[in-house]
Amino acid sequence: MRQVEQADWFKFRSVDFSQLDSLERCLDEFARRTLDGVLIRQVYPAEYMREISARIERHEPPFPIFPWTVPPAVARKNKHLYGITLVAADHCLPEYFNVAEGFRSHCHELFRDGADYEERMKSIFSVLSGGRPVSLPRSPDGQGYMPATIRILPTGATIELHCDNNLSHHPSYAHLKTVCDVNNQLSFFLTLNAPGAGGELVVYERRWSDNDDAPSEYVVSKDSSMVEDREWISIKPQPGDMILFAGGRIYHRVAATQGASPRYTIGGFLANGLDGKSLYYWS
Ligand SMILES: O=C(O)CCC(=O)C(=O)O
Repeated sequence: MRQVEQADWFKFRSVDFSQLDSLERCLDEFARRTLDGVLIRQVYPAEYMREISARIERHEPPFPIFPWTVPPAVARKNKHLYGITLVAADHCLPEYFNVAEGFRSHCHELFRDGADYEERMKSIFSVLSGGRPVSLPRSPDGQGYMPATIRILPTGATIELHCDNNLSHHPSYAHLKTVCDVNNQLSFFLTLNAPGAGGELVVYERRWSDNDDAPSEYVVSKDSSMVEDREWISIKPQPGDMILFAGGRIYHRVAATQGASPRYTIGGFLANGLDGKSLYYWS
């Protein structure tokens, strides 16, 4: 395994939140493909992340738990989400938008005594884009998309190999495709709790190609044979650190969580508006 600094195929920068200005306009570099990932350390203090994680553990506020086809106690034993992703909503977009509205107010409540999560993400994206307006996409009838999902990986849970450009094949992306450039989307997440071992983000040298997907086929995860002979590196952001990377075009996965402490992250995706001016974030 290589350290992130040693991989010339993964162009990476790491800065403290206090030096955020040094990343001004770095989204242009992502667009030119001269940058693949940035780690912004201590976007929130680690101590505050412990408090947020304790609230998540207590399920306070009571976010909807996905999957909801099984009882919550069963869902909680495996990988689960607070909130729902656009692809998981499948053909039930009214439900997605309902959940989104509730999620936003629960999320304000979760961060009630610190910097508001959405506001902090928007202010970071604004700097990274050189001051472009940052918005949540809205459905044709004005409903807001999910701003993020909270991902919970108990012991042994993983996020399997995928590349997020594949998401846009899903029918539920039909409207979003008319708003922003989903084929160059970036992924971001803030680490709330890191497990003692495991839970690293693993990124592969292999880049996405349209030919990797059966015509317009969305799949939850890709076969690991696609990357078995490829170089890879792993990155483990600590609580309070936020990572933004070119997850749309770089194959990646999350390694199995080990030990009693679960992995909690909150995040989503970011893309340029087709109007050439705005930036949009969603999950
Ligand atoms: O660790 C996470 O929260 C998700 C990482 C990931 O697979 C993604 O952002 O696409």
